[in-house]
Amino acid sequence: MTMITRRAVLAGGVVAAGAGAVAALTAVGRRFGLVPPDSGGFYGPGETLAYASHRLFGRHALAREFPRTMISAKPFANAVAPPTEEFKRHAAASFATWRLRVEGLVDRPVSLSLAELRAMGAQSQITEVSCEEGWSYVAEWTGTPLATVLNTAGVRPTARFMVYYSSDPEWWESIDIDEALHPQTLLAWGMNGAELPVPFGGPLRLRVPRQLGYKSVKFVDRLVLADSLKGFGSGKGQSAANDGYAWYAGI
Ligand SMILES: Nc1nc2c(c(=O)[nH]1)N[C@H]1C(S)=C(S)[C@@H](COP(=O)(O)O)O[C@H]1N2
Ligand SMILES: [Mo]
Repeated sequence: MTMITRRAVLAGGVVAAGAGAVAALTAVGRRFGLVPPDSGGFYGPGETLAYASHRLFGRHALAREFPRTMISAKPFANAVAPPTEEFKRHAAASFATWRLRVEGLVDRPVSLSLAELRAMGAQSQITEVSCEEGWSYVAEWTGTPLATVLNTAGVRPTARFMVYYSSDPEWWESIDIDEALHPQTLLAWGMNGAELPVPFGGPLRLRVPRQLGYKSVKFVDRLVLADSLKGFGSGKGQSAANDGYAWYAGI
């Protein structure tokens, strides 16, 4: 009896101390950009721990790159073209009318055609798309490093996040500035040596190879630099926040 009581008191103390420690760490972490937008709720402490430890110890870590022989013969596309009339018009014009807008906390908001993007520089990587549901495939992605585009627009020092939108109005996501400026984060317009096919996100897809597949949003047409994610949707940094997707999906 006494044992149980003592144990209960002890357990209560550990939980209280834990909560206090989490609150204190959260305050410090926020100052240093170590707290994700979904730090609240039941999974919040786990999300914060995963994000903070990756940012403290793996900020410059590289996603695994594969040899050409590992490219999947039959990559799986889990989405088709967005069902909007606007997208159909762009597709009918072979995407010559497509533009990527970059706005928010930048010195020079820009609007770029695919030709302009290609002219800014190309880079290729053979990386894996891993879905949270368990399947994955390896492909060669070619595109313009996101950092090149962001440097052209001039990211203001106050920007801490980049929110990105798809021409599919259902989908938007965000990453922190570290991920946005990471050398492997790519605005991909090519796949396996050809133009990026629409089912795989053509004409333009953001490849975020250090994170799970859902961060690699297809049909990307707008990037917004921001100092906080509070003003976007429910404030959790993504359209799928309420379907149980973690904002930080580092692998
Ligand atoms: N616009 C848009 N982007 C998207 C999705 C989507 O449904 N729509 N699905 C995401 C998810 S959950 C995964 S796992 C990958 C899948 O990429 P794939 O279709 O090339 O296999 O794309 C991501 N990007
Ligand atoms: Mo996914």
